[in-house]
Amino acid sequence: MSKKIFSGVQPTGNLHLGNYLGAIKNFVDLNNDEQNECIFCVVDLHAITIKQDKDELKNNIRETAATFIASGIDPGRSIIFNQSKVYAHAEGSWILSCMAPMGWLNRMTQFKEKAGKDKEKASVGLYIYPILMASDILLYDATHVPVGEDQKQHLELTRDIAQKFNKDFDCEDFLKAPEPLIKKNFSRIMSLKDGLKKMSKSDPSDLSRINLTDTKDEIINKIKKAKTDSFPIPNEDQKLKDRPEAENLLGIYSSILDQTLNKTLEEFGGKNFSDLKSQLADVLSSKISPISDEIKKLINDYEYLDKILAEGAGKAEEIAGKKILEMKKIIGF
Ligand code: AQP
Repeated sequence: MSKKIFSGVQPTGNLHLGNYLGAIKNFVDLNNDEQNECIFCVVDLHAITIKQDKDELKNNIRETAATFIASGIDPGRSIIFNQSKVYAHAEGSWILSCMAPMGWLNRMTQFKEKAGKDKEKASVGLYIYPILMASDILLYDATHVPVGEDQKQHLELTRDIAQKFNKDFDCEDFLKAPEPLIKKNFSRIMSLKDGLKKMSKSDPSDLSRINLTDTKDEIINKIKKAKTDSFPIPNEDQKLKDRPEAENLLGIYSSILDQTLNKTLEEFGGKNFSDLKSQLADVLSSKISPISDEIKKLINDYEYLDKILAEGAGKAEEIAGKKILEMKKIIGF
């Protein structure tokens, strides 16, 4: 069955292994299936929910596009563009924010995590971030949205918003409720320094994550320093309970090789972490270094990247511009 795919990544720098295994690797598989229509967006409007440096933002937009292409997304087959180029995203977001009840947004755990203790100082944009995300997806009639597990709640909200809009305006099936595409296993990659914390771009410790631009030596060093525990690697997955760091490293190894955790446990059960770490560093270097080299090559080719983004924006505008006009008509504008 053909799928309409939409997903986005924020251009907030330090794209990491969690972004790759949780999202971008799936984008590539979906892009490679000729039946799919794929749109991959550099969600720069989302990025400014937290203060950004102007020049860094500009670089990060290009770097995120370069990462998509370096990872294997073909701009000839999939649309790649940055969100701020297509006005319908912001307009749709305003319309949907007038439909979505505050109570629904109050339940969003990501806002609570990102706003931290000082909720009063967080931007209103950060609070309504999931509505902009709903607008992004619904404007393209996306049927499937590949995301990491941390975005599952936002996807459910998108579905609820679509259904409420259709009901409020008596326009059955106008906004299409999308299905999340979340990997069944290891859909949340954790920090290398704390197995209970998500691997994240904004973690102040660079040792907590493998960046997609890391060199071989940096990868080897980070894996060597990754936190583990003092027990040997078990033979069965039940014995990984309460061992988050062990589970994470074994999960990363399984995920990058597309193999089951049981297969990995067969390989390493009874061994020490030094064995796993040395193999993991090798596998990661062989998979990530070619992407890293390609990003570094592409990132200096402003002309090429800007052309891809501009062409993508033109195609995205055609789809989203039409949908927003229909949406406004339905409302009464
Ligand atoms: N640790 C992760 N494991 C699996 N998937 C992840 N994703 C992010 N972190 C992990 C997925 O990557 C896609 C793009 O994410 P994003 O850049 O739009 O935003 P994010 O989730 O806020 O990323 P970070 O790294 O956690 O950034 P900061 O530190 O700024 O908060 C999404 O599909 C996400 O699920």
